Amino acid sequence: MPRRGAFIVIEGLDRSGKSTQAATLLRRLQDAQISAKLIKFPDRTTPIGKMIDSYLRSENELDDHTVHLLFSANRWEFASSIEKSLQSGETIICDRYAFSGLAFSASKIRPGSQSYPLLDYEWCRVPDIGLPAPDITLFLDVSADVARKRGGYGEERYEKEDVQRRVRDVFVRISEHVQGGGGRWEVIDADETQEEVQEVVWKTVQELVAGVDAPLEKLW
Ligand code: T5A
Ligand code: NA
Repeated sequence: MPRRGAFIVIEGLDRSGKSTQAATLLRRLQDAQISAKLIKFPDRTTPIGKMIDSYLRSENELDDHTVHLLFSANRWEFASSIEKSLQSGETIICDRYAFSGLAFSASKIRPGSQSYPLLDYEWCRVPDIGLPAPDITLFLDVSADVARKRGGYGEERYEKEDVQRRVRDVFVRISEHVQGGGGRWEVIDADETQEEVQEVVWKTVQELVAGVDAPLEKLW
């Protein structure tokens, strides 16, 4: 039986360089004659994605539960096409996934409180149960100082330092339990130059891109 494609997720805080690394990785895979494609979440092109887009650009207000479910629904819109591509042997690089969904929502705090959660962590995790699980997640770990200096920072809703700090804490919590049902989790230092980060990314995915024997798992 032919091997299936690898499902590679790239995660990290805002401005950690996910899209940059994902695009470079795609080029390198294609240069190496490996069938691969790039997807990203949120996918802002669908009707659900358009609602998310205007929320992120602060053009509309949505209840926090509602927006959490929209982000998850946006992933479910693509779940069967992800599965089909992987089974056909195509490798998928995915720029953000359910881990961002959980981290950004579960890190929200109640208005007027310093640390009291607005949404329960388990409640946030549930809508993504059953999505295709990545074979590996590369978590690009950027420091607050470096992120702030990168282009475009601060334009969208969540790009504030206190928000990013809380999001990072939830990512750490996710990384601790994800090994159970979310595939491998690799932390990559993202403060370095684009080229240096790419070398680590490339080495880390090497063994996967020749194809995967193991069946596709489900989250998480
Ligand atoms: N979100 C997302 C949720 O709340 N729930 C969810 O379920 C999901 C999926 C939008 C927001 O949505 C939230 C999280 C986000 O707040 P998005 O559309 O992925 O998510 O966000 P973007 O704005 O597209 O991307 P990011 O801010 O996350 O940036 P990237 O992709 O990490 O960074 P990138 O590659 O675009 O680089 C940023 C800048 O830095 C430079 C680049 O040239 C660029 O200018 N750069 C570097 N500079 C120096 N050294 C390096 N190593 C560099 N790497 C990149
Ligand atoms: Na991005």
